This record gives sequence, C-alpha cells and structure tokens, in this order.
Amino acid sequence: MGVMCARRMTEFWALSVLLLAMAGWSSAGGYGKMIVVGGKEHWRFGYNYSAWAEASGPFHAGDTLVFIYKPSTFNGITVNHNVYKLHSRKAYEQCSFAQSIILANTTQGDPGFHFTLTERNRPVYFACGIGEGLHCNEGLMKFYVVPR
Ligand SMILES: *[C@@H]1O[C@H](CO)[C@@H](O)[C@H](O)[C@H]1NC(C)=O
Ligand SMILES: *[C@@H]1O[C@H](CO)[C@@H](O)[C@H](O)[C@H]1NC(C)=O
Ligand SMILES: [Cu+2]
Repeated sequence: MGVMCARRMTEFWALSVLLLAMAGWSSAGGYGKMIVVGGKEHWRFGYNYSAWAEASGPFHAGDTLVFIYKPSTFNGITVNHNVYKLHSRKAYEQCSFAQSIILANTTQGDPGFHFTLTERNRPVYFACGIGEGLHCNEGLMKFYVVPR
C-alpha cells in the first residue's frame, strides 16, 4: 500500500461522507426526510389520509411533508385543493376551520408545497379547506402528525 493509494482512500472516504450529507439534506428544512403526503395518491379527494399517516410514521422534526395537487376537472366541474393547519384536536375532529391557518392555496400544490415539521411532540393538524368541510369530512383529506 503506497502513499498514492492511501491518499486515494482518504479522498474516497471524504467523497462518501459528502454524498451521504447531501442525501440527508433537504432544501427546505435541513436534515430530514422528504415525505410525499399520500404517496403516489398525492393530495386528493377520497384517499384516507389519517390511515396513510398512521401507516407512514413515525415523523420527525426536520422532516418535510410535500403536498402535491393541482386543479382537475370532473364532469365538467373544476376540483381544487389547498392545505390548512387546523387550530386544535377538536377542530380536527369536527373539520372546523375557525382560527385555522392557510398554508397553501389552490395553486401551490404544483409542483409541490413543502412543509417542514419543526416542533417535537406537538401534534400538527392538516386538512383541505375546500367545500366548507366537504373535502375534510367526506373527502377524508385530513391527518395529523406528532413529530418525534
Ligand atoms: C380512515 O382510516 C382511519 C384510520 O385507520 C379509520 O379509523 C377510518 O375508519 C377510515 N375511514 C374510512 C372512511 O374508511
Ligand atoms: C397562491 O399563492 C401564491 C404564492 O403566494 C401566489 O403567487 C398566487 O397568486 C396565489 N394564488 C391564488 C389563486 O390565490
Ligand atoms: Cu381538497
């Protein structure tokens, strides 16, 4: 094992560390995973997002949720989505949007709205606000996460 070879090994090691660091880095929120909400179903009416969230956890502070959606046409009617952060557990259960915060409007889901989880152990309640609770209730477009 010559001097050149040892130097190559060092270079290789340094490059590997760099690549691993880059893989763990998300542009929005530093270290953490990028998680597409709903997986390949994206953010749409009628997919059970609370079931998805239960199956997709645990979520961690630093993870970034990606909401992907765009207006679609169904029987000549345009269907939009958005993303709200609901105020409380009760608001979540009732699909009540009073005191909620809009995170992303109907156009921000294309190519994807990014939300990075920050606070640990505090639940974050998400829902679609279209149709005065219709998408949240009948459309099952609500879920919560408790970042670890
Ligand atoms: C959605 O999933 C949740 C959690 O698994 C479940 O409790 C609920 O019954 C499901 N809703 C529907 C309409 O299937
Ligand atoms: C949605 O939000 C974006 C970014 O803030 C803004 O540029 C756009 O005009 C908004 N669109 C609607 C339909 O409100
Ligand atoms: Cu919706």
